[in-house]
Amino acid sequence: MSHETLSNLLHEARRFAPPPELAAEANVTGDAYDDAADDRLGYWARQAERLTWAKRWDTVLDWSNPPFAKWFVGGELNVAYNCVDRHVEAGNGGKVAYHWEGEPGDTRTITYADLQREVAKAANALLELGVQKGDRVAIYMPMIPELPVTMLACARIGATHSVVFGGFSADALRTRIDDAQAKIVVTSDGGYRRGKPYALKAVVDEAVANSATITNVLVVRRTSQAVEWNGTDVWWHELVDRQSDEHDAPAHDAEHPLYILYTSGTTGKPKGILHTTGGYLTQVAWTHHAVFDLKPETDVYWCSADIGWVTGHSYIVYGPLANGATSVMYEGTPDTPHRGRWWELIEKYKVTIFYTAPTAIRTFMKWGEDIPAQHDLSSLRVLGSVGEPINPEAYVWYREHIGGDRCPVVDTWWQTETGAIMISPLPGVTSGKPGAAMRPLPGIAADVVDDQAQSVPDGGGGFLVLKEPWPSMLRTIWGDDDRFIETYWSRFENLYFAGDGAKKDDDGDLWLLGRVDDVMLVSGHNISTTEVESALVSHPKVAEAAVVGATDPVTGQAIVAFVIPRGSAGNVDGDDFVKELRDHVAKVLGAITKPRQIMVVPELPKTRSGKIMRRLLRDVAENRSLGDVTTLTDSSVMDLIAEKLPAAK
Ligand code: 6R9
Repeated sequence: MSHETLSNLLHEARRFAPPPELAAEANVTGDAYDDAADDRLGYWARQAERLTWAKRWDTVLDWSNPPFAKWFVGGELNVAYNCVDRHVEAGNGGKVAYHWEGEPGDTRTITYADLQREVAKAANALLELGVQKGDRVAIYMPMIPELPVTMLACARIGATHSVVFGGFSADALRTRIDDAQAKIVVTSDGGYRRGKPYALKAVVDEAVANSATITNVLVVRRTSQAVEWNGTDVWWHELVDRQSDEHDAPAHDAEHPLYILYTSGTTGKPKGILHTTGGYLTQVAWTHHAVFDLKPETDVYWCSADIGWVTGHSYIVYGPLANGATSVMYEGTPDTPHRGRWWELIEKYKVTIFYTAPTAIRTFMKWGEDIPAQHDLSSLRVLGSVGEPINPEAYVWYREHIGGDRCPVVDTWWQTETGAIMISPLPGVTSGKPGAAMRPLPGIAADVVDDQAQSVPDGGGGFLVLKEPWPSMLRTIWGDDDRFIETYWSRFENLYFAGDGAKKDDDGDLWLLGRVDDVMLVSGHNISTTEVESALVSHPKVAEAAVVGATDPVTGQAIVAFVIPRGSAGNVDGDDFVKELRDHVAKVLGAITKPRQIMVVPELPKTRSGKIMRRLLRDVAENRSLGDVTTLTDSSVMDLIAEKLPAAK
């Protein structure tokens, strides 16, 4: 963004008050904001007390060497003990930790007592392979129970895990293994996706050939497909199954490295985001309790993310388990064997809290509301969204067609770097506005500033920043402190720069407006991709939209939109439809935002976590050859879009 701050164009008047029964019983009430404002560190110390510490901390926060934070200094704890053993010791060993469902329909029910035994065995197996405290373990697995078991086994012995999403290439895996200097890789022969087995072991073979650091590859048998076998390969069922199911969890320092998770970013090599032990677990556990109002005795919680994404780390594994929750974990895709699979799972397990991404919601909108309508979703009571700004129409659709018009929707803003939710409504407190992430959580200092780092007034837009350290913040980029400072702490002095545009509405509530790199500069006005996309999605015939700024001789940049019609939209091929949409945007947001060009496409390019890759669409809009497509879910999407191009001009 340059010279001018971001325009604030969208006006949304709808409000949804919290259901009175939920508000009356809510885990966290409005007082939390005042408590945290009075004494922020005291507030976090109280949340840390929700965990079991082997040794209490001496100092809540050491910020004497910014931006390198230390939380709960001097404290010691074991993450796996907190996520598993303490629930068993409290008499909840028989409680289900995961209702796991494989894509082919096979199921496993894993209690906390089962999890304790499995994690102990896996920890003993890692030790037998020579993994020591501080070593890095790469994990490249499908969504099967051995994945959280391996993460917890690492946490238990103090090895730092680096989960690499199972869809990434051998090259991507190799780069991450090399950067972290991982000692072993835990993988499986393969997994199931869209009704077919896919291979993982073969990718690992390619990635570790000639590796200077990998000593063993530990392999879970999931699909029984044929695999090549090397001298350093070890079957999980041969090594882990014969281990003792007891292991004493040692205490680790609060700042001991728990995991590295790589984020790709738009340029340069992936950044290894480092999270540590005490502060991370404190904030993921508390936010899971507060934002989802989790009642561990009665709720059944389901986060549909992949564990290879930070959302899965914090809200399938560490947060829910630290809270003793019962979760659903699903291996496959939403449309296998049919487009109602997710709703079938909600009905089957009587899911009460559901957490998913806008990209999934818009896909369901495209498929039509008659699909969820065939299932009993009445068990649901709270709905969450994460990953991108949720368009107001998608929010309202989600609330109505999934939430039966009774469930609050919590739009949760955070990042791999923040480790846990930072900005979100509280379901028993906040009157939600469709499309708004609303307020920083108690204990979090977020703001929107202009170019000069000045807080913008209500009604203004600019850059989202974090003004104070938070417990689950990244500690550095693995092996690259300079890049950590340069990326996050150099844009503004003493402020964490999130890289997102945001606005404050007239009530001071926060709206996220997309990545700053994507903001469009049209005739001197900074215009948010999110607002134009939301305007397009508010048209009844549009399911999904992506907009980019393309170089334009007259206006500097011009808005180019890519639109996926809803299933029910009828004939959308003609120029009339495009004109109708252009006029619609101009009517909702003003003439300056009228797209120069709109292309009707069948799909949009997305990352594995469902974020639209606008960079590639910009390449298309400016007639360039495509940049790096390696993190794309499905690279054939770009061919589908290219086919549409001549017609769209
Ligand atoms: C958790 C996660 C982080 C980026 C972030 C922002 C976008 C995530 C959002 C959201 C608007 C939300 N983002 N949640 N934008 N509203 N509720 O997604 O982590 O994969 O690191 O991505 O995602 O742009 O900066 P990560």
